[in-house]
Amino acid sequence: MKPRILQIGRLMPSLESALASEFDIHLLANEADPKGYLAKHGAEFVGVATSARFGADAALIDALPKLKVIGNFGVGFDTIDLDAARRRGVAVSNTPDVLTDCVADLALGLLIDVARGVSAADRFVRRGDWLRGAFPLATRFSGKRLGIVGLGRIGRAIAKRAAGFDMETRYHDRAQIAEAPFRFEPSLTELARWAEFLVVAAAGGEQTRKLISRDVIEALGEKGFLVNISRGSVVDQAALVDALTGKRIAGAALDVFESEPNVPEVLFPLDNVVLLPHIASGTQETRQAMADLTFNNLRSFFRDGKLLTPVV
Ligand code: 8YV
Repeated sequence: MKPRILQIGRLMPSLESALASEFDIHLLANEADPKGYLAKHGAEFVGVATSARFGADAALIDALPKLKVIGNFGVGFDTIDLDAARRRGVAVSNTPDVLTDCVADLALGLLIDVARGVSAADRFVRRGDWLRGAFPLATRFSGKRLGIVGLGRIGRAIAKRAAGFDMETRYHDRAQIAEAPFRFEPSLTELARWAEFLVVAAAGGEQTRKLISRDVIEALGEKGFLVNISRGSVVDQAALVDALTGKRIAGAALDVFESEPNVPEVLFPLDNVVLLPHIASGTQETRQAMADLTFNNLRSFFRDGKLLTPVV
């Protein structure tokens, strides 16, 4: 008999068909009354397939008494209640490494866009404004000071790319990373004060909630651009919006927000702000690699009892 797996929301078609070939899949999003469905059928499921977007909270985990494993499509697992999973001895996998390059590529794209005004200049041409005059001068990017918040896999990939732009890189993390060839800045506020570009690459979750606080944003100041490719929760969004509308920082480029897909509309008219719909890992190649890894984790768990990329 195929292991019965609860799929929380829609996933990539290729992942859905791979999962359906190996497992007995049920899509919870199809249920008009998911809670009622789980109360009746929760004990049928031994696995969950989910994504960073849909997660798996404690209520869901508790509603599945035979649950053994959660396969997460995404490197971030802030929407999965790891404590609840640990308490129940439920294994959890994510999709690290395969998305690092694409996320770091997009971070560099955002850094250059917000410095040089790429998106704004594109709008300028489309509006026909070029016929009436020149686009305003922007800010040089090469050779500037880059602060990285969170020097994990993605943070390091950003630093590697920044070296190609002759940037001076410093970082902040929970602690100094012995082998990192960049200067560690124990105070995030000091890093922001020093940096001309501050890029957020720290994992989401309770430990990093509003890490980029009002003070940090104010320390970044008028010369500073903020780029976020991690999670909206890491930034005090209200403080950021205040600083942008009050022109107290130079600009921001954001791929993630506090309450996606809602984006503060007061930012829409601002040309020094780049707004993206959470697409950092969104290439065909990377999303397929994430799909393969999600599937292979679940298959390996049920065939050999081992996850390939375990979180718990
Ligand atoms: C999303 C991401 O997972 O990997 C992550 O943590 O944020 C993205 O890659 C993807 O959009 C699916 O939710």
